[in-house]
Amino acid sequence: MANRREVPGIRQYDAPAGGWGALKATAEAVRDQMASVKAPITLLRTNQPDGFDCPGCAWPDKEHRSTFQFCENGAKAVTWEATSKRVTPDFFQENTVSQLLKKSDYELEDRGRLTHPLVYDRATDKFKAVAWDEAFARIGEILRGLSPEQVDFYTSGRASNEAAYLFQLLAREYGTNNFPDCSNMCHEPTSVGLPKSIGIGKGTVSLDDFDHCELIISIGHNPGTNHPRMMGTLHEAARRGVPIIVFNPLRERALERFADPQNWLEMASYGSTPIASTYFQVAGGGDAAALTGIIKLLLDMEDMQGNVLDHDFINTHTEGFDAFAAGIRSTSWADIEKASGLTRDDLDKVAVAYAKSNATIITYGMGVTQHNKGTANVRLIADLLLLRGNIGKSGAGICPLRGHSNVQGNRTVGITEKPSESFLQGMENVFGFKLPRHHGRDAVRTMQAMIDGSSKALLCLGGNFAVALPDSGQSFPAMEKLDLSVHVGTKLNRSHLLVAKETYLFPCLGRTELDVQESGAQSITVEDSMSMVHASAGKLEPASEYLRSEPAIVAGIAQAALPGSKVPWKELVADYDRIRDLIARTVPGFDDFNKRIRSPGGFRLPLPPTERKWPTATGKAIFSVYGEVQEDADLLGGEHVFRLITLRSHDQYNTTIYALDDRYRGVFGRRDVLFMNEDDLAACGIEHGDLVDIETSVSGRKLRLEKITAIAYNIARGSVGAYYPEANVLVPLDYFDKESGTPSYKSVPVQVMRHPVEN
Ligand SMILES: Nc1nc2c(c(=O)[nH]1)N[C@H]1C(S)=C(S)[C@@H](COP(=O)(O)OP(=O)(O)OC[C@H]3O[C@@H](n4cnc5c(=O)[nH]c(N)nc54)[C@H](O)[C@@H]3O)O[C@H]1N2
Ligand SMILES: Nc1nc2c(c(=O)[nH]1)N[C@H]1C(S)=C(S)[C@@H](COP(=O)(O)OP(=O)(O)OC[C@H]3O[C@@H](n4cnc5c(=O)[nH]c(N)nc54)[C@H](O)[C@@H]3O)O[C@H]1N2
Ligand SMILES: [Mo]
Repeated sequence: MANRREVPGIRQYDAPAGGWGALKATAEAVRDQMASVKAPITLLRTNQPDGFDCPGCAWPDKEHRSTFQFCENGAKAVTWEATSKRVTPDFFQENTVSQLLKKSDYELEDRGRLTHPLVYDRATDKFKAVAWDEAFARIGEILRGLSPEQVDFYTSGRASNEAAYLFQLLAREYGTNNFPDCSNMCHEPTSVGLPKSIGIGKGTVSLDDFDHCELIISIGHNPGTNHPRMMGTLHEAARRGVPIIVFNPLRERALERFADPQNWLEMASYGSTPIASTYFQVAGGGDAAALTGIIKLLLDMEDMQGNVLDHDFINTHTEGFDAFAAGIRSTSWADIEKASGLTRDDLDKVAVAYAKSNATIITYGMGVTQHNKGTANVRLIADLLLLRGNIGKSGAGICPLRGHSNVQGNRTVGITEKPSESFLQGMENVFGFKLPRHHGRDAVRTMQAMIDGSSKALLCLGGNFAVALPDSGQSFPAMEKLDLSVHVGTKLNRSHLLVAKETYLFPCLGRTELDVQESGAQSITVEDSMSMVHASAGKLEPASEYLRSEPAIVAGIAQAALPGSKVPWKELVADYDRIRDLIARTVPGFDDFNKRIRSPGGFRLPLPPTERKWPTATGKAIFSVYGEVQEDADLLGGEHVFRLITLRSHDQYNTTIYALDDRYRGVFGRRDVLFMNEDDLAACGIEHGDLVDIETSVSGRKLRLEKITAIAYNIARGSVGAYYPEANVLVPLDYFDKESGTPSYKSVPVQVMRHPVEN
């Protein structure tokens, strides 16, 4: 380390996460994006009972009242939307689409908010302003000329329950269940895996459980960056003496040391609290093996000393234990250690701590789901909890950290390509028309259909579809083969610029903005990671007088595409209470919806597992059988094969890049780096700061990323890390979890070689 060469933009970051650094970064975000007078008022209205929901993440607040001013990344999310910068039709007059496509998403979004509805004009290669009704009429005409199976309806998880509900209604009345959504790239393994295990695809813990737990196991998530308000919860638990065991290939600063900006003593004394009591640098994609190892040790402990498993719970509430246990016992330690990158001794420490705890919470994120075994990973976490009855009791449970602030709500109100029969029946009873039964396409399948030409039109309620998906080399050109693309968004991104034969760009109100319809100011609703549904009311003056709300845009398209529609679109948009009444009549758990969201904090949707009721096919919780540790060891433990993990930086929200720094990881002003373990660098004859080329080794296509700077980092041996979305060129489109369809964004087998020296 001492004589390591200097690499531009790479420095050691020694401070704790949070603390004064976070306050400084908050002030900078405000200064760069907003007029400073407006900013404090805006920020103080975030997550207040009468204010708007933070668009940053889906972590809940106690009584929905956060001391938001100290959440650095929440402040970035809000200021990024409430920016004073604008992208007007003049901007498009000055720039052709081909020129704009050469810019990064960072440069594009930093230009500010879209102000006018736009249509692409092929003759000039420019976007130009269009009247809303003219645009809707043309889109309606094109949709009426296509058959429903040729059209896909994408949702990104920022959309409100009201907008998402209307969007699924439009698509289903039109005749399709083609609902690719961001969840397909994110927590789909949770939505698919947990129903098989416990009967519902959602987490079971509430914030109160964190006050009563005795152990937290955190697997594959980076809350200091992605769920900063969770740090307050972890911080409290750590100070209460609760052990926090972390599994993460990278040493993430916030999980090691965190100074809570709300704790004045810590701030004044420049102190911080250690978060993780034990930190295991599991190999990328090695969690199934690690969990198998822990469970194997627990089974051994039970054989030797008894009193480890909760037999009453297992007998009364579960099934499948014997097959599960047999599968675990037959897995070899050699394979477990090779695939997980951890030793039996490491895993023994976890098993002992787990056996001692009377109430354990397991939290997890993308490090668990974004693998070709994502669903199996999720189910193994549930298995581990079931062994000691850690579901449906105080202080215990499973806690998936959702992504977008309303991705969970979107699913609840019907954004799914595989709707249940009961949901469709309920809708038919209320609306009086037939709904399509055949399952539709998810995100990857939509992209495959666009590539092979069977999908002809894509309507996106938010997001950056092509940039978020794997294999940009294929996904980008596929967008340009479509007959029609329609994007509802707040800011310009590259998916908008990959224009189809006809492309429309619709600017919408954001979460922070006042939404006035015929009946007056409207509020929308969202559901957080813990199934709490609450209202959110924007307060700011809209970025432009031409903006429309998402429900209004969806209704506009619907009226034009479905002339004989049985849905009273106009009336619904006039008063969102009417949309909520329809949700209450068609989606279980929303009785008295309008009344209940008017109480501060909202209400919790039913979660039967919290009462030890299991809505699975058999009425019991079900253990899984995972027999693939050997396969993992062979594939990912192979010589000269690295597991590529694609990562978010601290200054990024998915494909939205706020700035080019990643402070906690010591990267400043750049994103073109590959994090590598020092010993792996040495073994490959690569030096810290050398240029390398990366090539995927599991694809029929040649997927390559060249001239990336390799840097020494504290990451598990055999795993390498690069930033998303730049590294998406390396992720194969067809390398996904078979059960959930989620791409393997966090364990792509790759080779890394030194870039040839140019003469
Ligand atoms: N500020 C900010 N907030 C966000 C987002 C954002 O981009 N920026 N995105 C939102 C969205 S949509 C989502 S889904 C969430 C994402 O939040 P997270 O789930 O935290 O997602 P990531 O940052 O992609 O990766 C999480 C961690 O997984 C670790 N990891 C990678 N591979 C493995 C593995 O194989 N095993 C284990 N155990 N760990 C692994 C990585 O080192 C990283 O620390 O955050 C949401 N909130
Ligand atoms: N390699 C790799 N790829 C990944 C991931 C990864 O970890 N690695 N993570 C995956 C995950 S977890 C996710 S969730 C997806 C994210 O995929 P998406 O949800 O599709 O992408 P975002 O970057 O969140 O979308 C940003 C755009 O949303 C629009 N937007 C912002 N606010 C609003 C709003 O209020 N309304 C509307 N209509 N539009 C708005 C803006 O125009 C902005 O440009 O990416 C996935 N892709
Ligand atoms: Mo996500």
